Amino acid sequence: MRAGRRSDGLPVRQAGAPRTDWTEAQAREIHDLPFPELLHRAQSVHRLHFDPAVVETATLLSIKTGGCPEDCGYCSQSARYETGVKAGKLMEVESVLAEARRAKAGGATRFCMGAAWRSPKDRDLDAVCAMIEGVKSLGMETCVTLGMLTPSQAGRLAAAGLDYYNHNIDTSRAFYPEIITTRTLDDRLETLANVRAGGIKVCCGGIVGMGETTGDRVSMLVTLATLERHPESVPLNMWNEIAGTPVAKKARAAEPIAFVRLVALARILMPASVVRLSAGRHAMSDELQALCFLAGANSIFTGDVLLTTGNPGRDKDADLLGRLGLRAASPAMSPSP
Ligand code: SAM
Ligand code: DTB
Ligand code: SF4
Repeated sequence: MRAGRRSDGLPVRQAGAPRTDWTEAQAREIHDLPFPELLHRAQSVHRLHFDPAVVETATLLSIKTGGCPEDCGYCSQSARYETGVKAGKLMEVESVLAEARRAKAGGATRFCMGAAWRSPKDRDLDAVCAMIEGVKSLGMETCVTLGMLTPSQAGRLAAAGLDYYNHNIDTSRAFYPEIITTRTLDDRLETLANVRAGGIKVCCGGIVGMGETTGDRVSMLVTLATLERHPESVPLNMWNEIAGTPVAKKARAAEPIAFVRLVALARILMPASVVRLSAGRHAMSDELQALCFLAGANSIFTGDVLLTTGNPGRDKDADLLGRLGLRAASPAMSPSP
């Protein structure tokens, strides 16, 4: 079945909510299909929910960089590792809004603000809420990623009009303690539940290529696909090597075809979610990105930097999307709650 598609890229919903009872065995079976069969299935599912020629564009800004007390073994912003990232203070609201205006002028429809915190202090939230209100008033969607949240903090962000909260599970339950010891996967899931209860849409994904097995990668996606409600937005980050971090000492980036398989699996398991090609695009060839779009990825971060690392610039992305005949989405591409 190919449902009628809308020219603005809005999803076309199938009747009924997507499945949330996937098992790891079922997911692994799909993951291991012959590549043409896997891509065919991913593309068929993609077309039921989205216009496959439309890609959402979001721009990131690090509003508070470095000095983070957590020990995430991949991260440039942990205070525990010598990565060359200098710790800064929370940015002023006006400077953030100036960056949001630049992102909007560059075509981004969503503005994502990230802070290197374990969790925000209540007084920090005053400024973050003012940023959210300011960005919303520009007509952009808002997303923030601030670490762990209490229910009342989620409520404050929701009241400020926040659209999305990004909080990644990052890897499988089994591999999690190899990468992060200062919090657990269950801590992450608790924040996600608080975000949901506050009525904010969830952006949650992970990293591929930190030394995890294929089974860990599949398991990470099954954790997301068996949440009571799928995240509306699923960022897949290709591990970005940061010198000085523990992960950089032992991991090797994911093999490209393995990454595409994971994109396709995310698309099939969470058919109505936006799947974002996140970190690591600057190290991906045009051909690899094209395969990811064919496998169901339909969102990218645009702009020269992510939080602390590089990203292909807007011109390069516009050129690639142009050659692929893909176009940027108009606002509000993902399903509303
Ligand atoms: N402190 C908040 C938190 O941890 O949720 C927000 C910022 S944190 C940098 C957001 C996400 O960026 C991480 O969960 C991780 O998935 C991703 N990330 C960070 N460093 C990365 C790297 N070197 N390679 C790939 N992804 C990375
Ligand atoms: C996500 O999954 N990826 C983005 C966003 N959510 C916050 C962050 C990527 C960070 C890459 C490393 C850096 O630039 O520091
Ligand atoms: Fe801190 Fe987030 Fe980096 Fe972990 S991923 S060290 S919580 S900024």
